[in-house]
Amino acid sequence: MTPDARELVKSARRVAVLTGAGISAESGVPTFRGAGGLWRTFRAEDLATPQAFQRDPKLVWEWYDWRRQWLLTVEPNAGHRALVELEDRLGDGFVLITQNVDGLHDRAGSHRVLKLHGDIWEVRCIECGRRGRDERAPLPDVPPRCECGGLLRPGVVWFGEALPEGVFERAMEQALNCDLLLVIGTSAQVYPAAGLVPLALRHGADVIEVNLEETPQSSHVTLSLRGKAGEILPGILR
Ligand code: BJW
Ligand code: ZN
Repeated sequence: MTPDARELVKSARRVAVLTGAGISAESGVPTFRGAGGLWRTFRAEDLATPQAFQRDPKLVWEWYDWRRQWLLTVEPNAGHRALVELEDRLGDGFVLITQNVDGLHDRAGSHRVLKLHGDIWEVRCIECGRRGRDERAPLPDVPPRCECGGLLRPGVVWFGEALPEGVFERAMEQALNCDLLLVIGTSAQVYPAAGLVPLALRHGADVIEVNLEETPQSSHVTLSLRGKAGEILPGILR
């Protein structure tokens, strides 16, 4: 018998959630891959790598400055909000592991959030290492510079870079210990984030996937639901 998503959620004490760009799609934020994906027009390897930044920091910053401006015009949606309600109900039994850098989970009111790929509103100096938050968009100068004169870079994780220290370790711990992992709006192609799904399954958790399309994980999970996160999540989490 196919398990019922609502029942799986209701009976779980510890729930971990892994989100990707798809949860923000209904807010109007373009995804990376697939129809209308950001990288249909921009090649990932041209922009989201340390090499690209070394080659042309202005071009890379123009892309981020454009995305930051776009983000100021959008709002969290029903999918983000349903996760806030689940967190309110479960307290310490809840963790949200996100690959998104857009800050929409924060704006919706989520607190227990592990950001695997950083935050688009953070900056870091490539010379002195100073970190900060800059929520201005557009930025007055592109590329922006640190007080020390060094180049600032976006506080995000590019291909080939390590995830923020300790964050992936905490995410793995949560995946190992949860009863239920919800996998929302991710193509599950980028590692090590995608590896959390088989990890949770191997350790006996149920996994519910919510996605518009099939992913490499769909045939392995307990339940794979096809549709929009903003429509499915409020229904199964309440
Ligand atoms: C909806 C919906 C709706 C739409 N409702 N659903 C070969 C094999 C394995 C690994 C590698 C390999 N070669 C290289 C690697 C490693 C590499 C990697 O995984 N590459 C793969 C692509 C092959 N990974 C890395 O490099 C990582 N680092 C690393 O491994 O470090 C090792 C190391 C250790 C120690 C020292 C040094 C190094 C880092 C990965 C960083 C990823 N960064 C980005 C950019 C972040 C900054 C930015 O935003 O600009 O993160 S890439 C991009 O992809 C972004 C995303 O977080 C990430 C994942 O994408 P996501 O969220 O899944 O989005 P989409 O667009 O792919 O999917 C959206 C989904 O939503 C779709 O399925 C839709 O159907 C669905 N959807 N609307 C529900 N309404
Ligand atoms: Zn500096």
